[in-house]
Formats: sequence, C-alpha cells, structure tokens
Amino acid sequence: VAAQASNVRSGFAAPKRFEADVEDCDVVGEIPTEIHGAFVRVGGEWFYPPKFADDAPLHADGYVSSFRFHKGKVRYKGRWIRTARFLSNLERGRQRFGYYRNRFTDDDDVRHLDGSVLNTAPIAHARKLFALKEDTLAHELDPNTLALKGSCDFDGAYKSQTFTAHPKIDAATGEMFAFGYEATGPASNDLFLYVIDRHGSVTREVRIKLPYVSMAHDMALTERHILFPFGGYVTSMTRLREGKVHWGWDRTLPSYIGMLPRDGEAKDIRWFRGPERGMLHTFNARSESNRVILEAPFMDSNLFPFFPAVDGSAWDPHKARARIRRVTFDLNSNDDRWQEEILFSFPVVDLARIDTRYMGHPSRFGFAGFHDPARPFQGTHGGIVPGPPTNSYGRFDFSTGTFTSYFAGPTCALQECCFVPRRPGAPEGDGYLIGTASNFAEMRTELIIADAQRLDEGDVARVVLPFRSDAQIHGIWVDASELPFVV
Ligand code: V55
Ligand code: FE
Repeated sequence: VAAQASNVRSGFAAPKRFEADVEDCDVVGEIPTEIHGAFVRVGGEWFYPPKFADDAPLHADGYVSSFRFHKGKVRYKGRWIRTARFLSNLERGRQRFGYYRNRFTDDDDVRHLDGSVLNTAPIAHARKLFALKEDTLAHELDPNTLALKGSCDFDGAYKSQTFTAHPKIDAATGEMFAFGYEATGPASNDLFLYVIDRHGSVTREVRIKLPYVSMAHDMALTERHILFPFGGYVTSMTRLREGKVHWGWDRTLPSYIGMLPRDGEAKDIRWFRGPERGMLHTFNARSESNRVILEAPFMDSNLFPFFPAVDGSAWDPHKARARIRRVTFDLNSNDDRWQEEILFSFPVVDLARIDTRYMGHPSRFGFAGFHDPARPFQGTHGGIVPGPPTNSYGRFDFSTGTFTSYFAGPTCALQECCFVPRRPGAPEGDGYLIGTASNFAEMRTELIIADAQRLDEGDVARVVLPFRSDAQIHGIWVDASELPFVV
C-alpha cells in the first residue's frame, strides 16, 4: 500500500499502458512441478492522469494479470479491465471521471455510466472468475482471456448495489459470504449480507443498518459468526455535493465490529465498540465456546493520507502503521467492548493472507509483507520509493507468537503474497508463498516463489518478466480444478 500512497507517474510507476502475453516465461531457479493453477492479481494504474491531482490512488484504472503454472512452466497475461469508464476515457483521450466515489465531480456526460475501476481483488467461485471493487457489483472475467464479461446480480437475487472486495469462502462448504455496503446508494448506511452457495445461487440475505456509514472493507467468518469491522471513515451526501473525495476521517467516532450469528437475522447483530482504529483487512477468526477471536493487522488511525481528517488535523504516519492484533469478544459478557492484544511488536503491511483452505475455520498461520530495517536497500535509482520498502514476507504463527521471514534482496519491494498448498491435503501452511517483487535495479517485475516452510532459505524460483507490471492490490491462488482453464 505504501507504494500507492500517491499518484506517482515516474520511475518504476511511470505509465506503461500496454497489455502483454509472455509464453514460457524466463525463470531463475526451478518451478516446483506440483504447482498447477494460476496466480491471478488485480491492481491499478492511471491510464490517464487523475482529473484531480490529489485524488485517491485507489481510483486508478483496473488491470488484471495471471501467471498460469503448468508442468514447471509459467505463462503471463496482463489486460486492462475494459470498464465503461476505461472505454469512455479512451474515446476522448483524457480522464472524464472525478474524485474517488464522488459522481458529482465526474464530467456531466459520464455520470450515468458505472464509474467503477474494478481494481481491488479477484475471486474465483462457482467456476467463475470475478474482479471486485466495493463501489459496484461483482464483475465476471473470462479466466482464459481475462476479458471483462459484465456485472453479476446472481440471477436477480443479489439486491445490493455494491459487492465487497473481500468475500469469504467457507473452506468446508464452498459457500461464499459476501456483502455490499452503501448497498442502497452512496452514503446510505445499508449493508446487505448474502450467502451464495457453491453453485452460485443466493441462499440467504440479511439487511443490516450500520451505526454510521463507513468503509466496511473486509469481513471475517467463523464456524458460527460473521464479523464486520469498520470505523473512522465518514461520508455524507453533503460531503459529496461539496465535491470532496468520498471519505474523510473522524477520529472522534468509535470503531465498530458487528457480530452476526451465521444463522441470525438483522435484529441478532451485536455491535461491539472500540477506540479510534483503522480496520481494513482480516486474517481469520474462530468461535471457541463463549468467545470469538479475530486476528487482523489493524492500524491505530487512518491508513490513507489521501482521505483527509474532517477536523483538518495532519495525517499521522506513525498511527497509520498496521500491527498484528488479536481481538477477543466475550459472548458471556454484556459489555460492548472487545479485548485487544498486539501479537508482534513491529509494523506489517496491512494486506493479510492465510492458507485459504482454513477460511472460516480455526487456523494458526498468517502471512504478510513487512519492512525489515536490518536488511540493506539499494533500489532507489528505480524512482521514488515512498517510505521503507516492503523487503520481506513473514509467516506469523499466532499460536506461538513466533515468525519466520523471506528477504527479497536489496533492490526489491514486494507486493501482497498468497499461499499455495504443496498438494491437496497438505497440512496448514505447508506449501509456497508467491507474490510479485518490483526490482528497482532491473526495472522489472519478478514473481517470487518461496517455500513457506523454509522462508529463511530464500526463493526456490523467480519468474522474470521483461517489464514493469502494474501495482497489484490483491491476488489469489486458483487451483487448476477451480476454473474452466483451457490448457
Ligand atoms: C481499500 C482499497 C480500495 C478501495 C477501498 O485497502 C479500500 C483498502 C483498491 O481499492 O477502493
Ligand atoms: Fe483489500
């Protein structure tokens, strides 16, 4: 996220604009032949510069790429996500859309179009691939060509106008738990939850009112509960009419974590309250008799400098650092507070990953990038590196409080990783971590493949792209059996 803290358009982040296919990519080391499937990543790059220089980088045009693994070889494909916004900008040769999620600031003649950039996360479900952005519906992509097929309302059963970038798929049942916030329109405090079975049919809807409208970016799932953490970010129709970026930060408001029993109705939601917190991504959660336990890399305040404080105070980089926390809820108590414990003392990138075969069930390990200050860095000639580079991936053991780490080398900054099981049925955390590195010395993107059990030994292979790829937000591992891939 640090690499996207501003709309830099030089050095490693200079505009590229092209699409690419690379057959049988150049590899350093050896790709384990048991890896069969695709690493699909979604991110963004401003095709045309933003209409307002201080717009949120979260509003950059969506780009999807895939690394297809088969028999020790890798094929790369990268495509712009050809949204209505992308196409109408291309037609005029300039940016016609205004501030992040503020349609009042768009050119008059594009306000009727879906302005989403679809740049946040991919998900594979019910043999379909989707690109997600929390300001619109899920949009289907062709898993082979990566072409945008269109929006999906699940046969009319999905009524929210928006779909989260972070649905959770129960690893045992294959059910997808998804929600939309601002579900009935901009600045509405409606959050609609949906359960979508493994065939893609909506089986449940719960309509919830949030205590205040805020960015509900992620959720967490246990065997008995659904958690909705959010807080701090505020918006209103007044704010939007004033022509501001969608979110401001209000440090006087409590943070909230809503807890809904899996089989509960809206009246059954319990709102726990906490202090000022930046709560975006979660690792995983579990229900244990009378307790619910969540692990997540939360911040003390606003992560994003481009969403300004409503009281005019300056953004605080110190409070924007994420630290891995355990949040515990006591279900026997009537208290509406949670208990919080910091599990690792140093900051991490807030992009939290797990072995997704345990999603919604008790798990032990989390994976995240971080900056290890003890490691050397010589990558500055690649352009602006805003803040300390993410030079390491960590495997964090939440049960022992210990971690192991992978160092990407002195000229690289890492993007979010994801976990690939070594084989079906392998124990939790037995597999590979894969993720892209920006190599500032070579000015190219490399895909790292490291053994998750032996991170300290370095990578087992690197796929070398002969160019700078886009700035990823989130990526997923898709096993070959999950999508109708044409070999
Ligand atoms: C996030 C990212 C987004 C967004 C809202 O990491 C929140 C949080 C890349 O887009 O639109
Ligand atoms: Fe996210």
